[in-house]
Amino acid sequence: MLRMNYSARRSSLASQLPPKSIAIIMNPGPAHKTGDQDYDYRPHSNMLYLCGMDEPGAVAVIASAEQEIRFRLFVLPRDPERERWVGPRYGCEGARDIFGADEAFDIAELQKVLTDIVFPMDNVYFDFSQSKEISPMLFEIVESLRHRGRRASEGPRNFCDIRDILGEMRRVKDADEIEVMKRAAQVSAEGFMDVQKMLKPGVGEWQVEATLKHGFRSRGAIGESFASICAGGEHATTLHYAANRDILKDGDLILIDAGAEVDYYAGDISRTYPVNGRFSPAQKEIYALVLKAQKEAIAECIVGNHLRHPHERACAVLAEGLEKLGIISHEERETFKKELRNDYYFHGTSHYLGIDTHDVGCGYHRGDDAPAELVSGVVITVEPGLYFPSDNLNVPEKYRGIGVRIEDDVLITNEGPVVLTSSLPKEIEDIEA
Ligand SMILES: [Mn+2]
Repeated sequence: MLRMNYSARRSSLASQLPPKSIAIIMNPGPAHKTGDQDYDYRPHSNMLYLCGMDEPGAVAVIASAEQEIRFRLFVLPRDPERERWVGPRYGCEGARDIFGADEAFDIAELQKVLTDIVFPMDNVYFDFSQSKEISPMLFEIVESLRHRGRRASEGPRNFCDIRDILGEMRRVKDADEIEVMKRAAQVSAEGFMDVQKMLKPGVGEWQVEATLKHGFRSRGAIGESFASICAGGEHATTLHYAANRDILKDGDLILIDAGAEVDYYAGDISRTYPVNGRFSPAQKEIYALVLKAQKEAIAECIVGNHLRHPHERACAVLAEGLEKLGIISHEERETFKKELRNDYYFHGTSHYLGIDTHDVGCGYHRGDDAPAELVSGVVITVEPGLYFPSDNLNVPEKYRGIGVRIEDDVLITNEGPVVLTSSLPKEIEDIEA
């Protein structure tokens, strides 16, 4: 199992909490699928980031910096009978020895022990997206504390959302994370290279999906970081087409958006290939335009810029190109540049990438409209596209049914953008070779 510098991350969190605060980090329980089967287990991203703890239901309690006991873990107890069936558990001993907990407890004691921990606190932080699991117990604890003493005034008064702090921490990757993300990008790229070798008319979209899955998993990935999109022909104009059940046709393009999850970090790549190996003239025009927009957007991925900058650049390039191709009028071009959305490009150009594919990190600083700047260590995607539905009669006929997206993963550094997925070709000559 991968080990990172979790204690440094916990210290950083502890120092950002006000005095007399604790943060509760929780792994979800297993999710039931059917019969006696569960879905593949995925630990919570905050838990992976702060502890690397991957066991279902585990709870971490991290205290603010002035407190003596900083890190407590609640875990499943050892159980030889159960472990014979489902494999070894860490137990309280593992929680201390492997994960470095100052104190470890049986998860069954959570409410009782947490009541004592919470008693002298002012603030309790947790991820509000998990409030269904956490808040009923917390409100019960806090209410019981109000009645514990005679003056009914004990216990914390504030529940705070930890996502503001952890979002900014996770947005900026440390050296350990950048190493893993380079591997996730490379494994993702190699999966796409496998696909390039098997693409031809008559191949099923599901076979492309299977090739990606095999390519990722056989290179050591956990699997896909999200459901692979293998969209032949007009399916490419559906943004999140993931049915992958049609046969690829001669003369069509296939838009593939997929990525490998390596040690719980996501790769995320899009490429658009001609099924028969050669772009038609109309396909080539659209592809070349999206590629130009993508390259110019990547050049905007520099320290001090903001997520909005690559998007604005991509939109400006696309708008100019669409006018040249006679797809939009001069007036429409001006609107496109102002509103940064139009009928043919209706999604953003970039998102943060990390433990989650659409990773956390505020686009704006809290409390004002000042954008969060791109700083060294931030990883984002750059993925402009153009989509022309076949039933849109405003589009010249030769372009109808074409959908193109090109996406790479970009690390921001003080020396400029580093494309982590650069080993995967995207030039027209390389794709047709
Ligand atoms: Mn993406």
